[in-house]
Amino acid sequence: MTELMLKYFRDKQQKVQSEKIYDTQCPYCSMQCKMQLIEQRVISRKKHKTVGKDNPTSEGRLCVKGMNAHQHALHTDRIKQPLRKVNGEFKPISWEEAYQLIVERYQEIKRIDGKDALSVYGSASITNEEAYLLGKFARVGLQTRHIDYNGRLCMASAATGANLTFGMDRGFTNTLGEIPHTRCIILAGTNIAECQPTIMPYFEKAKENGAYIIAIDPRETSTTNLADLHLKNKPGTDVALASGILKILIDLDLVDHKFIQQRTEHFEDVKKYIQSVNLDTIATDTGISLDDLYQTALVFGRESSGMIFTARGVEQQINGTDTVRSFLNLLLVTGKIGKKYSGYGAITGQGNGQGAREHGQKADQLPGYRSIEKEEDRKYIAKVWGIEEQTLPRKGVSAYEMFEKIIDGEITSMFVMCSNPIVSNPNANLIQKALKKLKFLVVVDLFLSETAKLADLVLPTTSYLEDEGTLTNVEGRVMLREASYPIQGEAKHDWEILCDIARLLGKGSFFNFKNAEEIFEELRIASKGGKADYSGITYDRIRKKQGILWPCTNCNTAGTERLFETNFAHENGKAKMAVIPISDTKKPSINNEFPLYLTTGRVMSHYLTGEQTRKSPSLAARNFEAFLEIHPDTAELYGIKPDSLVRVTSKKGWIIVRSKWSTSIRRDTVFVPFHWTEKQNVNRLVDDTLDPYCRMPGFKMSTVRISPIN
Ligand SMILES: Nc1nc2c(c(=O)[nH]1)N[C@H]1C(S)=C(S)[C@@H](COP(=O)(O)OP(=O)(O)OC[C@H]3O[C@@H](n4cnc5c(=O)[nH]c(N)nc54)[C@H](O)[C@@H]3O)O[C@H]1N2
Ligand SMILES: Nc1nc2c(c(=O)[nH]1)N[C@H]1C(S)=C(S)[C@@H](COP(=O)(O)OP(=O)(O)OC[C@H]3O[C@@H](n4cnc5c(=O)[nH]c(N)nc54)[C@H](O)[C@@H]3O)O[C@H]1N2
Ligand code: SF4
Ligand SMILES: [Mo]
Repeated sequence: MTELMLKYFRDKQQKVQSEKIYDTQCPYCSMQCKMQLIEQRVISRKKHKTVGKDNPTSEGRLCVKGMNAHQHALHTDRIKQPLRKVNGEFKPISWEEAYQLIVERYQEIKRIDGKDALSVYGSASITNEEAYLLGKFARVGLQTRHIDYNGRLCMASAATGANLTFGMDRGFTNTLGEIPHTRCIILAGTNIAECQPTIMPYFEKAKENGAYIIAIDPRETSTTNLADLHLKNKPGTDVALASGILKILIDLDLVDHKFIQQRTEHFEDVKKYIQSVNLDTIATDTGISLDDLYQTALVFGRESSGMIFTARGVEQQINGTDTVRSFLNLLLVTGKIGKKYSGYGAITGQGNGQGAREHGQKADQLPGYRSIEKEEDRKYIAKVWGIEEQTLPRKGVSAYEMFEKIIDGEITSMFVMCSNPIVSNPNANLIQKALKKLKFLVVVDLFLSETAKLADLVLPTTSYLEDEGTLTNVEGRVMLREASYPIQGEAKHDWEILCDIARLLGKGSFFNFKNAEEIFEELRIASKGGKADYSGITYDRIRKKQGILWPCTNCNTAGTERLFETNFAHENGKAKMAVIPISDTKKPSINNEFPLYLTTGRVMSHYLTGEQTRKSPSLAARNFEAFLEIHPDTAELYGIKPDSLVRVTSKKGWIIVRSKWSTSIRRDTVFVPFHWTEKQNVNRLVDDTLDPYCRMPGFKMSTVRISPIN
């Protein structure tokens, strides 16, 4: 450094009059990287920067989103007062007026349309305490059966698949620390390099240590670039692909007979079915050569250890549950689960993608991963909550189906907390129509999102910098997000808002909480004895141990690092293999009218519906509009020039986006990210067929036509 530069930095430092450091966790993905916001006062201006902080999962790393997260949290667009819509315009009102309005409208709707006309739409980006409380708010506060959340669009098929096969759903069966030591890794429909960037060193180390990595994705991505073998399959053909690998494993006897016999069920049925499948047909249908199918099976079957990771590429399909189960079959026949360096990972998405699916904001679920339809589960939770079991509603319907019920007139009011469904649900045109039809829509958000703009009442909430609570990360590690940044304007914590409304509805005694820790103390009891047992976890213990992996059944155990070492979670202790017929799902195929597959997903610099990342100048500058990734040969066929506007049409609607030529995508497939709204909202194109088991939409495969806009 030159003298001049040193002087510059010394002068600059001297101008810093004060510095404050706030501990927090990134508000975005499931890595939940620990970080610190550094706030410096320089003369009369505040300057901010975010730096990583060491912890067992992210080891101090941050990606570009985390580094810039404070830009949206401190943005002037944050809502700072409740807003009521009057004659089409939002007017600030006091909290008293807002609550008064809610109570009046809810009482009226209950009287006229019935309790189940009220609905609640939650999120996996809120804390465990808030997810737990939202479920209780719906069932005890409003007494409605209609609650579901955005996780339904995210990991529902991985959860259902794991529950059916293993009897339990914790995304990762092993810790991240085991990845560097495994010998073979299958990455099925996951783009970790862009979606969980700080996880990458675990995989890079595995590669350095000699692991063979196979990626399955119709596109080349920064993740597939890491792989030794990239299976660039046709979208939606993953069941066929996994079945082909399974057939080779069984035909060549690369299976673990002892494991199959002692630890699993239904192998003979699977074997019988797999004899009927034809590898040549699979190669044609998937677009993957026989050589590559063999190479995958041979390496995975022969190596001493192996892991399979799935994410939304294979899960967000109308046969997502079956797809996940067909990959789990591969682990079971080779005995690569429940052992050191072998296991499964469903890579969760949102910050609390894991925890928020365990404590009762899902339509059919009660805390601790209990079932709302099982008598003993109902009795247990009714007792914890101090209510009569008969007053506990039964199960409701899934996220998208709630919007169908609005169209049918059965649901007339919705309370949305931390989600932007008009951008994130399939068939966005129907969502818009449904939200407009509601008699009363309340949205709790940081910003006036596209969904909030349609609300009758918008309530301002606190961000990750201000709101303390626990979140369960990608490993199943329960982490405590400290938060002490001053609250902006009149915003209130999500949990506080729920307690306030419940109190005014006459249910105050059930919502008597002064802070997040008190809610967690009740959650511990509610989860005790359930599959997701948090009863041995306390704020103090999390602080001391930097997070605890569930299940943790008492305060003397360290939590559970590796699952299924001796038993699976089904009653008889065995895992259930499944016969997954390749031809079972009737998927759309390309034809003259819609000649291209459309798949949707993410880019590194934006997050979900973009509501937060589009507010951040550093992130928005990297990608400021949606795009259509298209192979140059395909583009030329349809007269689409590079960087030109294209109209994309499906049977559900149309959008206009800019073309981006790329040889990394298949010629029969185009890709559009879903972080943008209105005419760039790709969900206007996505069909509303749902997976029969878990009600997941098929975000990863639609059929479309394209035309240039001249
Ligand atoms: N930057 C960024 N990071 C995020 C998010 C974000 O919005 N932005 N969101 C977070 C959330 S909530 C989630 S759920 C995760 C999602 O994380 P991922 O699931 O990894 O992300 P996606 O981009 O949705 O899809 C992954 C890959 O699946 C591929 N794919 C598409 N169709 C198919 C198919 O039919 N078969 C196969 N095998 N692959 C297919 C896509 O090409 C894509 O590369 O990311 C989390 N992290
Ligand atoms: N086409 C297509 N669609 C998809 C997907 C896809 O791959 N393709 N992926 C799906 C997936 S995996 C997911 S997870 C969903 C996500 O879908 P959404 O839940 O709709 O996405 P977000 O953008 O996270 O919406 C969160 C909203 O809550 C606000 N917010 C942020 N923090 C807080 C908070 O602490 N409290 C409250 N009350 N509000 C807050 C934000 O400003 C934002 O408006 O989208 C799904 N939709
Ligand atoms: S987006 Fe994910 S990987 Fe990036 S800093 Fe945040 S939590 Fe970490
Ligand atoms: Mo997600």
